[in-house]
Amino acid sequence: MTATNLPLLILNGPTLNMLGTREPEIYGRETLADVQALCVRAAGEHGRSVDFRQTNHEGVLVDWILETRASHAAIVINPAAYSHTSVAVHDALAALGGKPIVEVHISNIHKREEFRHHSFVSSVADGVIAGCGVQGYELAIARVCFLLDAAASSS
Ligand code: CA2
Repeated sequence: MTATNLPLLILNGPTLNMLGTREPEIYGRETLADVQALCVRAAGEHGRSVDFRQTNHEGVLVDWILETRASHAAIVINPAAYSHTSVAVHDALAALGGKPIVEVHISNIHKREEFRHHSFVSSVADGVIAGCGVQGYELAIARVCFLLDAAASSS
């Protein structure tokens, strides 16, 4: 596989598997399966495929991030609660060196409790999307595809 046809890794952190079951006023009514379908469609429109994953475990998230070094073109990540707590996720993303990374939050974390205002991931992401609902995943995919195309045309 060449770098251009490697899949995008779409990572989802803890409790996002519960999406659509509670708190629709914050997270909407879509389930994680709906988000996966949206990502497959959005990436397809850019000629890309996705590897869509969710875990409730910090170490698994770290392992998956480090795995992308050779196997994935870019990362879209909703680290969920680990955004606000995890130096390990920050360090794993920082180790990728140059791969496009966009952080997504379904809700606007800046309008919510103060402990959600800081994300350890934002300083190692190329872009951050918050408060756009699950459409944020589509926007993030468009952005990483743009960055990949720009890098390919300048090399
Ligand atoms: O807005 C986001 O996408 C968040 O990353 C979601 C996280 C939260 O900890 C972040 O501060 C912001 C939590 C996701 C939990 O999602 C659920 C949805 C429905 C029911 C239970 C959990």
